[in-house]
Amino acid sequence: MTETRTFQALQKSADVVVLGAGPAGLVLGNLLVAAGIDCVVLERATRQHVQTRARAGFLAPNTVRILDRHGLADGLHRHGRTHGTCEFRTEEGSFRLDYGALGRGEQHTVYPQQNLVTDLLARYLDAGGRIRFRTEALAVHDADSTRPYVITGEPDDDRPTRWTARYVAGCDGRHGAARRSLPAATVRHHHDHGVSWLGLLAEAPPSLDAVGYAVHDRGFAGHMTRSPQITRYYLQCPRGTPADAWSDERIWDELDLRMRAVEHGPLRRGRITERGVIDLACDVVEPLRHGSLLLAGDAASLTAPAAAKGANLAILAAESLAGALTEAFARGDDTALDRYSARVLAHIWRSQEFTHWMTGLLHEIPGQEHSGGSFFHASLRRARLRSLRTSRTHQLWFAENYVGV
Ligand code: RFL
Repeated sequence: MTETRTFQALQKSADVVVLGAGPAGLVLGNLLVAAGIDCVVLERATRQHVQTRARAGFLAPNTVRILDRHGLADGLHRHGRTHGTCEFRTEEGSFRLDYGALGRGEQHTVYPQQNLVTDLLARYLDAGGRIRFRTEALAVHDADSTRPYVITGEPDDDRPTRWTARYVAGCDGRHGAARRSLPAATVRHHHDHGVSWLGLLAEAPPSLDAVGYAVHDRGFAGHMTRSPQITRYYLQCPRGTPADAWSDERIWDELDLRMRAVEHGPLRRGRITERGVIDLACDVVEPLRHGSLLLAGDAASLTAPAAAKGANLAILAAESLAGALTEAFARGDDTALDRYSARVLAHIWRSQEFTHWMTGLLHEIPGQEHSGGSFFHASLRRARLRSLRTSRTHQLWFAENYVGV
């Protein structure tokens, strides 16, 4: 006998339902609560998970200014460290770019994303913000109306919940419910760089006092400080490589080789605590507003991590969206929300352009191996690196784009 059980959905509401408790959702939640707007954040994962998920670390000066403006930067000022140098290692030697001393003299602040998320969450809860963990948004409905709703699975109840809102903010990343709920005709620009990285976190002090970019015939290798005890490394690997394919020893040997340890000194080794494969791809959804559904962060645009733009764009979009929503509630019209998409897309495309340039600088472009393409592209890359090493104008351009969003 088959049993059919129909459940009545639980009914809940908020003026703004925010999907996702990453940097975008939590900055937005904080700003909405500060503006006195009723909102709730719905997060699929547990609090423990979002507070320990290691990802970004390099915050742009504009991001720090945004967080400062809203009193959300205490932790990063207390524990973050400023950083303004990168070092390129190539077959022609190495050169350093003190980008923090060029142009406007702006630097990154290194502060692990999980620490920022922990700070943002604490502030949000202190201010009385509502959040539901272990609550997965399944879909956004009626986004073309003024009463959109989100259906969620409830952690401790068989029945789904229907969250009705005036607006839904999709800050639930690339694979979230907001993207899945977009109208079929939505434009999604997608580009696959064709390159993959093994992303590693090592329990090892940094090996150089700079971001390290190694351009090598065997593939790219990168070194990024996270804290005095933790370093992030990237190692280009063939597409389809499983994350556990290489032993720790093979990884360190390969990093030594590509970072040219013989010439520049060995890397400080340690236990590899996290590894994952990242296929370098990017995409942009246009527009970012679909009626009452608005996208921000990775849900709006995914950038390859080559130029560390993702978290910075997420925070920029969240501030812009908070301002537009505040104005919409205050004036009772959507004019500010109409402008949100174009304003944020301009920043997204500029970051995409620089990330694309940076990805081309650091890698062999796959698919160019036939008909001499590989040699041609390798030579272009060398010329580009030489120009970056010697041309002040090129360095100024790099500095402005590298720290900017
Ligand atoms: P997040 O951080 O992915 O948060 C989305 C949240 O939504 C939840 N979620 C759902 N919740 C409810 N219902 C659903 N259906 C849901 N689906 C998902 C998820 O659990 C999650 O909590 O997106 P947000 O807020 O847009 O922030 C984007 C940034 O996290 C991302 O762009 C950066 O981490 C990218 N990135 C970097 N960005 C930088 O600016 N600087 C860096 O140095 C930098 N390094 C990196 C990075 C990304 C990396 N990965 C992930 C490839 C290094 C790495 C390795």
